[in-house]
Amino acid sequence: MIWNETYEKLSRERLKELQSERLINLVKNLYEKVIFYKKKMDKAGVHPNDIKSIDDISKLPFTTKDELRTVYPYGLLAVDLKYIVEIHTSSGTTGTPVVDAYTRHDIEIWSEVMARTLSMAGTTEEDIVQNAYGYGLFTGGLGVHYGARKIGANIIPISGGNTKRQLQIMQDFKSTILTCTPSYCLFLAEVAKEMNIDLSKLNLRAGCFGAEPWSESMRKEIENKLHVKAHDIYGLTEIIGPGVAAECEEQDGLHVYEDHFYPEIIDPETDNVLANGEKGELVITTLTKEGTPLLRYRTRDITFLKPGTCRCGRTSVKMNRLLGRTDDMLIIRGVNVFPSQIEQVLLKIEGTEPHYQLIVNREQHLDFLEVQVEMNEKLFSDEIKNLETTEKKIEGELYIALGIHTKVKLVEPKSIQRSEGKAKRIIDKRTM
Ligand code: DLL
Repeated sequence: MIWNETYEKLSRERLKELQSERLINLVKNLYEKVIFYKKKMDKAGVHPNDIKSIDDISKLPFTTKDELRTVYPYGLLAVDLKYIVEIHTSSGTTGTPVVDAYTRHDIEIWSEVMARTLSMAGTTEEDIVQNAYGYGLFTGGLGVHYGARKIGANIIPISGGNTKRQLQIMQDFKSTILTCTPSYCLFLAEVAKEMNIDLSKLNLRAGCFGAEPWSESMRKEIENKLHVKAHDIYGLTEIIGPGVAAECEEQDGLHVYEDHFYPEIIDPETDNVLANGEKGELVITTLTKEGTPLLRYRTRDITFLKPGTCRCGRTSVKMNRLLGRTDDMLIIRGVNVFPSQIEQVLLKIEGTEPHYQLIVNREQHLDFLEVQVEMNEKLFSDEIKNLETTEKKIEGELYIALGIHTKVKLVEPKSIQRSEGKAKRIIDKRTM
């Protein structure tokens, strides 16, 4: 199902013209309206007149997440605040949140790219979309909502969690399309089994899964257990939310909506642009966004690009499913967690040493984080009861800081391996 034949099957020549026109306008606009970008361009010695086609994009400076934080909350607005109709932010658990502020037109684009995404999974106005992505500042819930609305499908805006109810609703309303994170999807299957619900008897036919890393084997498991075709969908708050790229029925890479988002792959160490097929950091320029457009945004996500017309007929370049991230961010049950945040909490707790290790595991398809932290000798010689109290206390503090439940285990002094170079903080035992 192709939602927008004109744009999704555009010839490469026409696409390049369109991207060039859009980039020229974008750069002019940013130079005039956003001080942050004027300064950056001046510093890089590039003027809007230097940008004559999309090929000139490499003259422009990159934008990083840390820079976005310096202009929180409204420093990136390219329009007057009165034209903003909606705001989303990242969870903010890793520091100052990053903001995406949408104009009416931006919401239109978001609806369009999400209609394309859901159509790739075969969604039509006949479908019943059970949307189990969280609604709120997170972009998953409303992004899917707008796309499904544009298609004219019947949306069940159930949001995340409440698993038994999800399964009840799925049966009662005969949902045909499921949208949620891949790990949650498998958890649904697990609970269905406990409830003796035969998933093969349900009406589910396809799903759009993303927002966290997952693998081919996890896809197979989802497809077998839920009897659906599982599509990988990608996006990030800074760019628009979900709706940057998605998999068609071929399930062989994610089509990037290049008429709106221009992708490049760079070597994260040297910043050099890499050729198609080479692995590196994905960099995206928003070609049509009005509210908070971004130039050459470094996503920190690692992938590679695969050009060529797909068997589905779409002409857009595809990106491989994500291979990892350039930083050490963990995604636990959809929540972004940095070891440094945990460290900050641990360092405040009396009786512990700044030696810790994070063990990530997957049980029943849900991610679990165990935080092992060394206690000092004094605490070590204390009664068991006190150790348990301290563990609970740290778990409580971590929950406040991260928004997720963790298991804290106090370990003997000096039992965590020391390193002469960088400490190995993370042991990720999830097999995907
Ligand atoms: O997760 C947007 C989204 C919502 C995408 C629903 C797909 C479905 P953020 O919370 O800003 O936005 O997190 C963005 O999540 O940079 C990736 O590291 C990771 N991520 C997103 N999609 C995928 C995916 C949303 N399909 C960060 N595979 C991104 C692997 C993904 N990782």
